[in-house]
Amino acid sequence: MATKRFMTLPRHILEGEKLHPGATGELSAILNQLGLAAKVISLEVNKAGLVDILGFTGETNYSGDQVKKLDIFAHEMLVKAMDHGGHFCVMASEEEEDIIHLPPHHKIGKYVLLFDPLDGSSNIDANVSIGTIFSIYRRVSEGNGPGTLEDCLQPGYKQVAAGYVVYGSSTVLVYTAGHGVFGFTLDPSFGEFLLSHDNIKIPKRGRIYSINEGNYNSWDRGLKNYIKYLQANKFEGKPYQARYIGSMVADIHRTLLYGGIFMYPGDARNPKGKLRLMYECNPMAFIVESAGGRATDGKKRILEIQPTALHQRTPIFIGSEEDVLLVEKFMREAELSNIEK
Ligand code: P6P
Repeated sequence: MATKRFMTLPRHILEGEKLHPGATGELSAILNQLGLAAKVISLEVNKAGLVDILGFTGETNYSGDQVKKLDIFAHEMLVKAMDHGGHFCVMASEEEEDIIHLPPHHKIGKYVLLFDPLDGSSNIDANVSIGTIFSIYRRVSEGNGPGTLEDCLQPGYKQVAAGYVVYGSSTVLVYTAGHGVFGFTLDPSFGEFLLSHDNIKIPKRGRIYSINEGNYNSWDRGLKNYIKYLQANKFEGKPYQARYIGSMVADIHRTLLYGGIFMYPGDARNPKGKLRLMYECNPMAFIVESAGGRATDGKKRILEIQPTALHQRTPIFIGSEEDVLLVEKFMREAELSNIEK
């Protein structure tokens, strides 16, 4: 690998390609194009307070979330940036109910792109970090024609690459192609993503737990027992810390770098929780596992869930391996004691 100084995203991807003879260079082109889209979205996000693209469009998307103008901008930007490179046979966006076919005269490729264009958008007006999440699969449907829903409903372990962009105090793009996790920080002075987090490894255990405690009363008993255990104990001689930003990309980015656990459980009201399997949980699970962490629905690896619907939700417990294993233990023991009663 060349010297790390001024290791730009395109150079890093190219270097990574040399390490994997099978690489066709197509994945590199896709990741570079996603980096370009991220720069444009970052510009809009960072000036959102100055121009009239804050606030709601007055519409709601199919899942009932109120839609912010930046959501739409990010969605349209990603579709425009990715639909003409000849890399994809089909796309799907968290902002669109159905799969997205390429324009008729465009070359059809062998990859599939799923993305959440602007996750955490309820935080936009408060200038809280938000993010873009993407997930790339190979097509599985026969032929060279337009891709199908089957191409989009693959289990997460079939991802060939995944990543996110967090638009915060700086804009950071984190991606994995299954051989390590790498973070790049955008230098706005010359518009390049520079390698800033080389080969990220999540700590085996951490001191931070991240969950919306406003839902405490609807949690399972095992989860309540786990949280009480954390609050009554220490990690490396210091009390546990609760941190919850309410923007998954930001909460996961912190968990990846500092260790600990992020949880969005199911509960009595919403057994499948809130977060989407295909657009949020699978890409984040691929990244965190590639960094040495763990991601489950409380029992099963997120990446092994066989999807049945494009926008299905799943509970998620993700982060440092020992922390996720411990919450699973608390929930399993509570379940067993319920059965024994
Ligand atoms: P709650 C943002 O709206 C989001 O989709 C994720 O980014 C975030 O983790 C979650 O919802 C927050 O949900 O119910 O805690 O506000």
